[in-house]
Amino acid sequence: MTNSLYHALLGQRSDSSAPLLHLSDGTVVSYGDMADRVARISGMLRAHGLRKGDRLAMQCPKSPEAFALYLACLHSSIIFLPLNTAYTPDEIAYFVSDAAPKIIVTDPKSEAALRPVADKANAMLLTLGADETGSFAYAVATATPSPDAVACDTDDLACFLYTSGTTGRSKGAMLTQGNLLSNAQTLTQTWRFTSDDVLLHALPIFHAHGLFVACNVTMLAGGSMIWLPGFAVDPVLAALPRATTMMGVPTFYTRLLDSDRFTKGISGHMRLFTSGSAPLLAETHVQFSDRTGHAILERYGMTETGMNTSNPYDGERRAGTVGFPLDGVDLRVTGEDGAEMPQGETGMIEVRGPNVFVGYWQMPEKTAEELREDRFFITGDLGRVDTHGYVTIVGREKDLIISGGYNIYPKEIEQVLDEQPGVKEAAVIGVPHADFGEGVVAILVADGDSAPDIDTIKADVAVRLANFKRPKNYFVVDELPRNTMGKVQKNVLRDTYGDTFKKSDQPLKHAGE
Ligand code: MCA
Ligand code: AMP
Repeated sequence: MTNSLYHALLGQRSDSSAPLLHLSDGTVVSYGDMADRVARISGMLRAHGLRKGDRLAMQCPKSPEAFALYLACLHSSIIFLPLNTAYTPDEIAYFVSDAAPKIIVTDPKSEAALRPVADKANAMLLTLGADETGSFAYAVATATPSPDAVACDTDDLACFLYTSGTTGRSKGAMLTQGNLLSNAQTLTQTWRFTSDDVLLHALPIFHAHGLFVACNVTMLAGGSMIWLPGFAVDPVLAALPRATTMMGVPTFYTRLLDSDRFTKGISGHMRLFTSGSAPLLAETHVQFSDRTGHAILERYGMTETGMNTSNPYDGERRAGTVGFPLDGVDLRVTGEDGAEMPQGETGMIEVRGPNVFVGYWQMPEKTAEELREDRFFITGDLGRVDTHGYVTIVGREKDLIISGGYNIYPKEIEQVLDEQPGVKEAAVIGVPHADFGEGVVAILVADGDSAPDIDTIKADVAVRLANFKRPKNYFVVDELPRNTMGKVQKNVLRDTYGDTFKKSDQPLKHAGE
């Protein structure tokens, strides 16, 4: 028994002075500094009674200490539950009631709002701000460090990541130490990461992309990261000359291309740009390569599986495709009856491998619906494989909107809108949006003669749903289009409202410009 993932990322480093994080103020956090932080945080967590298998939830701004908390959970074999900083207290209350964490670490700004949530769940509430101050820092400073990792197996749970669904409640995807480690090992090799790499890290650390793909891969190779608090064009352009690699969602790349300061000169030296979490338009791929000489390497993954496919490091990175299944990942395309489709035909993408999660927390029925007995996971994505083996995602069977790399399930928003005064029913769709790929639009049917009051609805939605989920436009109609079975025809709505954001006379706001 070893402490598998922690050991691979941090525990086995021989050169503790090697840089891990380059911060915006010029400070460098070395691997050794991070190991010290981890030992102190682990000491605090263990002193507060957290033991192997307990859960800890974190909704904090990105900081080195927030990252150290993730590593400390791995070190102490505590299950880490990162939460999007945009989630409202209403949303957090559900995750906390479901996962029952013993400790919740939050931004000091959210302390008052989350206090009742923590009290109800009998959880301890600690605060950690972007500047690393708060009661968490005090508790860590006064604890005795615990440098020894808690032994664990590759089958032990490492993290819960909550994903919404087309129906009902969010599900906690249970990822093991082995899921995360195997995927990081494969990606490190596939993308040729080494200790010379300096990754420009502008992603959030509460999702698989920014935490597992970006951080685990860089650390496994012994490389370092330029640690930005989030994505904005100016700081990214300023940092690029010092970086060798960057990972992003398509919005990062379209925003960079919108700037005439993003040139071959500033990016030519880079070794690798990768994209994922949402489809990268072929036109963005082409524009990027015309501007910089780099073919963005697009890959495909999901919360439940980590990364499944990748365009090749060597060889053609084909625009509009997500490349080949990664080493150790089996990928098949199936029809409605679950049988494998003939080569080249479109169907459901299913994947199997050491990266695939073990199930949803306390939801055996949901797990059984999506994870087959032969361990293939039914992704909900529709795709095909061409004769050369490249996988193309052609659509989604799941009713899902992906906006700026965040997943939004229309059902969740429709449930909130259906409850609004004056609303008989609501349909929520995603339509093309130049900045976010897809933007959320709500179509409401009035419950009487008078139109629903949109401002009142927006105010309630703001309390209940994270900002990225909130509809950016509302329309009121007499009735929704339905098929003969009575099902709302979302494709008809998407046709009708497809150019909502093109018509907008509001210029799109770009952070950092
Ligand atoms: C912010 N806003 C958004 C989004 N982000 N609206 C729709 N979709 C979004 N993604 C809205 C806010 O509600 C706000 O609206 C306004 O934009 C400004 O907010 P701000 O936070 O300042 O925006 P930003 O900093 O410019 O953020 C945009 C972003 C960010 C940089 C694209 O969304 C981002 O970092 N996305 C990355 C997501 C990610 O890491 N996904 C990985 C999932 P208002 O002003 O009206 O309030 S993991 C995954 O999918 C799998 C495993 C995979 O394959 O990787
Ligand atoms: P999440 O559950 O947040 O991890 O989102 C996973 C989903 O994002 C996948 O099931 C796909 O629908 C989508 N996705 C991720 N990467 C890509 C990509 N490169 N191209 C198209 N869709 C993607």
